[in-house]
Amino acid sequence: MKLNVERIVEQNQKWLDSHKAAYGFLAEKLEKNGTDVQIVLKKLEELQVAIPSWALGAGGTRFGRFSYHGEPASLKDKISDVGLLHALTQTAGAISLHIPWDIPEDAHEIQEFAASLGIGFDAVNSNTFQDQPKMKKSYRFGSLCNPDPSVRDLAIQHNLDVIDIGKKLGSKSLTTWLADGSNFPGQHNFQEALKNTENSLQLIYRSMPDDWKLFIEYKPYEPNFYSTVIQDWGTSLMLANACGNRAYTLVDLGHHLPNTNIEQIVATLMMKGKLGGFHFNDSKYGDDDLTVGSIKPYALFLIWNELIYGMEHNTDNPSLAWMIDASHNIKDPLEDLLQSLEAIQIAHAQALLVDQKVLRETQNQQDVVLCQEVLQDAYRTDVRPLLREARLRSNAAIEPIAAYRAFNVRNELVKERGSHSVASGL
Ligand code: PSV
Ligand code: MN
Repeated sequence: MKLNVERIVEQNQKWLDSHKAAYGFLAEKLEKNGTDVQIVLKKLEELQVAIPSWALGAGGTRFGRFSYHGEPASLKDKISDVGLLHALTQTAGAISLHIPWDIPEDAHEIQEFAASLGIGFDAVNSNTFQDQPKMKKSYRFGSLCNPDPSVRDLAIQHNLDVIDIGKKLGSKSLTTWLADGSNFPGQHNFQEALKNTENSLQLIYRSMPDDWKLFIEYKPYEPNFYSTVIQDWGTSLMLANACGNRAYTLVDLGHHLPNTNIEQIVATLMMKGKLGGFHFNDSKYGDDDLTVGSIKPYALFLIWNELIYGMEHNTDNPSLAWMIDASHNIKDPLEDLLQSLEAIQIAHAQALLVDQKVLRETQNQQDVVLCQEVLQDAYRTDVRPLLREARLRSNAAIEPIAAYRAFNVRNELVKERGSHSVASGL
């Protein structure tokens, strides 16, 4: 299914009057307070967040997965789902592939198909956390960290294969996430595991094309784990430094212990020019992969506040690779992704409203009360009229979820794909 612009523009008529009234009121108020609304709108229009190929079907827990009807059963279907999200929001202009879950049979054809929907290819993701059929050795005891050099070679070669696939599609970065670690004390020699990982990542890094970046994810634990090799941002940063200038840390919001001050991690990495990628999701307990902004919207806003500050002041830091990394266990995955895209843009817009000049002054005056007022004044602004205006200007839907339902998208997908199609790779 493809949504063409004319249908979206026509749907927008329904909301146009009420939107114009709300937007006019907010824009006038913001301009009076010194905000350049046109700049905010431009930044909202420019932000593009990649959708991972694994998020388009229903996710699952350790105990099971409940398929959603009309799931995309091929890479092409997945790309066309991202095309729907992009047509409705003009904010989801890229897909991030997980290999081997989504190997394109004909890279050229896939690239052309994606381009016809305005979709590009963001970071490619390697997978050394699962054994593949007919593999000669196993990742059971780790991949890039494995004490057995032949297993490490296999994992390194897999990453090189992923780079080759990415090159054919126009990707410019590789993301590594390792489920390497130990399940019990004494199982690993920590130093050896880290050293092996560093050496393996260096080999991968050196094989990347000169215009590619390497993103290294970290994560403190997996269920049934005692230790993970790349447990935190410091370890990731250390490994990125050991690789070279084009290696960066990737922050995934769910990969922190409860109450970690993620905004401070963002600030630290950006100060060092080493924040490369960002995976959005939300969580209550751990890596819950919930809809962005569904649990801690204020924390998301504070993180965006640091991102905005960093993008303006830390020019050494590259432009970031944004991606949603959530799982959709009970909601329609596409509706859930629309909610995540909305939450990302809400926090982004709120952070753009922070009066940075006044904040610096109040910080210098050590006026703690006013510092909080400045932040919360922005956070408590209902910025949704700005998002709607940005979408209207780029021919996206004023109300993406309402439009998705009005167009009966899920039923159309079920008609096309059948109720029992299962997302490939899951
Ligand atoms: C791991 O939890 C992760 O965040 C990594 O980004 C993976 O690539 C992705 O989820 C899918 O398993
Ligand atoms: Mn992730």
